Amino acid sequence: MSGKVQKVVQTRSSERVRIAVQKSGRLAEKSLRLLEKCGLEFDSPRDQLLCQCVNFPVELMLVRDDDIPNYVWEGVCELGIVGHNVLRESTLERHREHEQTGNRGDVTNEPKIIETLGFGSCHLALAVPREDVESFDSISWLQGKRIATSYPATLGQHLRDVGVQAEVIHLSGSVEIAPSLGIADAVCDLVSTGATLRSNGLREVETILKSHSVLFKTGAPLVDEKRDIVARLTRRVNGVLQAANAKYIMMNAPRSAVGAICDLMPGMEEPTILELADHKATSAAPKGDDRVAIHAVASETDFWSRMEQLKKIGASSILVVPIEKILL
Ligand code: PRT
Ligand code: ZN
Repeated sequence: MSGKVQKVVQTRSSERVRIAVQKSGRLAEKSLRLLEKCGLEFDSPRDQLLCQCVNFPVELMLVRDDDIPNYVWEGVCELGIVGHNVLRESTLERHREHEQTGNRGDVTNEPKIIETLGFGSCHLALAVPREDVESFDSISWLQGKRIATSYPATLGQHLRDVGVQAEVIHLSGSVEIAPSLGIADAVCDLVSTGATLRSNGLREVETILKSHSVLFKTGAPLVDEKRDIVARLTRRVNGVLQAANAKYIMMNAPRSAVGAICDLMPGMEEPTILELADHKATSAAPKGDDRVAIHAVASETDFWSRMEQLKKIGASSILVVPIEKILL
């Protein structure tokens, strides 16, 4: 633990929940934005290691993502946001070290994922030089070969699971150039678009982990006060995530079509049915057609084809409105 972090531990405010997020990098901005969408306002984020939330009992700790799982394991922070790849690597590494040496303390308080967040998606994949793709018929091609990676624990676990013995070469960065330097036969690295692998003459052959950013919490028991804060924040995060995939739908339709409309709309349950009071609103409808207004929350990102289907079964004046927050 660095001197700076040791000082943070000593000066820790006991009544606040501490959340570790990446200081700079791919997840930094989005992690902060998520917390802001939860209504949290911070004094001078980014300038320092710790910053206080001015309207909720939490404080932010801004650090390198690789360190975040350890801070949560060690009780420096109660919550953290990292890629699932980083959390899994740290967990596997910790268990392995514990099995091998018995040190690194207790592994019973393993951190737990609370929510999978909607950003930072990528996958950890095995890749081989383009010229070897044809001869790569199965994972056993890697038997006895050298594989460069920044994720030795995750790769090691995968190789054990599939019964392949290979030499794992741990590199902290620029993994993709290892084959061209002659220090590895294959790589295991994070992939998003695949452009980095391609530009280094590599081809993906197998995904070993799909990853998204996650909000996770300490596995150690918390005092009631902090447990309540974590529960409140979790509800807010959940509300923001649900709202991101949800829309508020309003339409007019024949009462007889309500069941069909519910079947058509994903996640649309228990809609509110309102009588159309204004005679003008119903004047266009054929006599005897009992039209109602239907209001509901539904989940889908692209509503165009659904709206066309709704029109076909008699809906009109369809409005789709974004939702900012949901508290169930
Ligand atoms: O400084 P710090 O240690 O905090 O950050 P870092 O440099 O270790 O991590 P950073 O910011 O690069 O990534 C943080 C997290 O973002 C990762 O742990 C993943 O969960 C997630 N993520 C999503 C990615 C990518 N996409 C990604 N494409 N992390 C890394 N990459 C790299 C990959 O390693 C490879 O070099 O991008 C390259 C591949 O990208 P494509 O698009 O060419 O396939
Ligand atoms: Zn990192």
